[in-house]
Amino acid sequence: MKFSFLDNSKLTRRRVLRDAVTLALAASPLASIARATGETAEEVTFAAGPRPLVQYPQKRPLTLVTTRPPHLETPFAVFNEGPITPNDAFFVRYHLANFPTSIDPDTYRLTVKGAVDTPLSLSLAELKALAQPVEVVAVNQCSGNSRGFSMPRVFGAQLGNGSMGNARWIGVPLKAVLKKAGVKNDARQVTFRGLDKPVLPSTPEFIKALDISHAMDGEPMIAWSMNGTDLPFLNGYPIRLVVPGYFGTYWVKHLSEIEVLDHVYDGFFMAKGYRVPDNDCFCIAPGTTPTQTRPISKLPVRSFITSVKQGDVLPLNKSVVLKGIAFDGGAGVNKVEISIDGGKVWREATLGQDLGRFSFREWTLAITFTSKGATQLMVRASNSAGETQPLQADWNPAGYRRHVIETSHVTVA
Ligand SMILES: Nc1nc2c(c(=O)[nH]1)N[C@H]1C(S)=C(S)[C@@H](COP(=O)(O)O)O[C@H]1N2
Ligand SMILES: [Mo]
Repeated sequence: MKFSFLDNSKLTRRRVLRDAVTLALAASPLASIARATGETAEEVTFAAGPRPLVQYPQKRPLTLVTTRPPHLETPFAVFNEGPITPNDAFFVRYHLANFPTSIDPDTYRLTVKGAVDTPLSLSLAELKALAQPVEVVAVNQCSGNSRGFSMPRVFGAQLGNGSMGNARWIGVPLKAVLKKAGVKNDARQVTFRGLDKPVLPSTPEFIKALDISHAMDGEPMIAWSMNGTDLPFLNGYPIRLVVPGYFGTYWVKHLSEIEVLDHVYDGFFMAKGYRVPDNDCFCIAPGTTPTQTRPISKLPVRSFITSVKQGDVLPLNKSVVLKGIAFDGGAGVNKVEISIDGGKVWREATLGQDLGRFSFREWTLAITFTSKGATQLMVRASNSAGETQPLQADWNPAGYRRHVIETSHVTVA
């Protein structure tokens, strides 16, 4: 395998200054690339308590989940600013502490091997010239987004609602790369790995797999551009897999190796991790164990009110424009409804610009509150496949794919 992984400690100061794509400052230990900010913690309402904001390279202060490996969430207020999540606010999630901090684009290679006629070792220039670039606006959402709200609580990082983001991605279809290599007839799955590595040999490598039919259907792409510029380092520079409509776990960053398999991949992050109960709701009764599981796949339909925070005080007898976002796994959101009385009456919101079926869709609704006191605002989206959100949260042991109707507790005064 040929890629340029430069150990931080071996870099000269000049090399670091010259190289625009070096993450850390010279010879700084990994843990110190995060700088605590003096700003106050983002308010969160779940049991895990408030979390500090931290500043990483190329990022504005983000909400800290874990430092090693880095897991940073987008502060929720960002989602009220527009349907595209800015690169410097986009969440960051790694599984392995040994992730690259410097990558040389000139020597970077993407290898394609396994059940193919011609194994490839592509430079970035060769990859970019391989096919007509394609563009998609798509949501990247972590499987565990909002896990911290699971009741009863579940193991794992206690995420708020900030492990999601929506961006415009440009790249080449994965299909074009596989076609260039020539996929053999007995191909069953394709695996993807990036440059990050486990610190301990006993830790499984982060490798994900897609069925060959999905890999060849034209939707997954290998992207080098995010919102019109290079991918931020922590979001997978220089290339990542983008799997529109699928949870972020498949969106392998610093993509370095693709392997076509004649069997179903059985590595940890497919066979053990990122699995959901294999039934219609992907859920089980709390405290029980699923009899059968399957790999997590598409995003369920979800919606949020972004213009109102928990505990806000809203004015009486005055028009207030409620605003938010909705999205799903690609069927396309076609209705968003709001209730201001805890779910008794629902009114339809106006949908904003359609940026494509994999994108956040903004919505707005002007409301005039006519009675004083505490109330609950709720938002419910539906998609063109007839799917909507449950009133009671579905539970599963990992707290994956939460998509319950969200409730904001506010007071009218
Ligand atoms: N190389 C690599 N790619 C990865 C991961 C990782 O740990 N290593 N984590 C995945 C998971 S679980 C998520 S949710 C997304 C997060 O993407 P982001 O960090 O760009 O927000 O990256 C995916 N791709
Ligand atoms: Mo994730």
